[in-house]
Amino acid sequence: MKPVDAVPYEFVAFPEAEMQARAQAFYAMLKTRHSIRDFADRPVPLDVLETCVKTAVSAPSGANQQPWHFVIVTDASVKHQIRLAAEAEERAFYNERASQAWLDALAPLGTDADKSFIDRAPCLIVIFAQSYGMGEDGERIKHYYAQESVGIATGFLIAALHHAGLACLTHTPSPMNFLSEILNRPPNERAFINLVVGYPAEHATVPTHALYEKHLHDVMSHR
Ligand code: IYR
Repeated sequence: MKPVDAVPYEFVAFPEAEMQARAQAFYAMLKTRHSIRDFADRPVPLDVLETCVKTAVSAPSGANQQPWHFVIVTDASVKHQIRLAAEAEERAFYNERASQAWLDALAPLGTDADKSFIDRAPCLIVIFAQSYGMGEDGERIKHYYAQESVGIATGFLIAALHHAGLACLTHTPSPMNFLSEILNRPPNERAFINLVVGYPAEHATVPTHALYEKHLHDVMSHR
């Protein structure tokens, strides 16, 4: 390593005896998370959302370029515009664009082009990835691993929301250009995920298919 400007790392270590209990507690906390599509129309505390976004933007990113932007949408008319535009794309997806294999893969989830949950849920967090940034003189600065970085930040956000007591759905209509237009985002950004956030409705369910988990020995190996 070459010498660079640096500060001591204030790392918080735990006795080995505590580590497994901590790992287990975090696992138990996140294991109860599920995507839902039935939201209550109850508002969510904005300060909680903002703190969860702070967790997201603490994620690692390529060359620490932080190639992301998070739009918190709570305005009912903006959500409604997004719902209508999303449903137009989803109708094209379900009726024309999706292959039969893709539709078959989705069948156990029961999804369709109805995205009324966008109206009902109190909040969307629309996450944008920036393929490049803007320098002081308006020049483009390429961002490295923007997709991976925003994916990691989104994982942090989903975990933070769940830990705070909020449910969410990763909604990815395709294409998502309409989100840039409705939310007035610049050309260096593309919508990455529309995260629908709120509380589950009382009758909210989780498809049995979502409970299926591959065996650890099939998805993990040691060498
Ligand atoms: N975007 C569509 C289809 C869809 C695709 C996948 I991959 C999913 O995991 C779920 C849905 C929709 O939201 O209905």
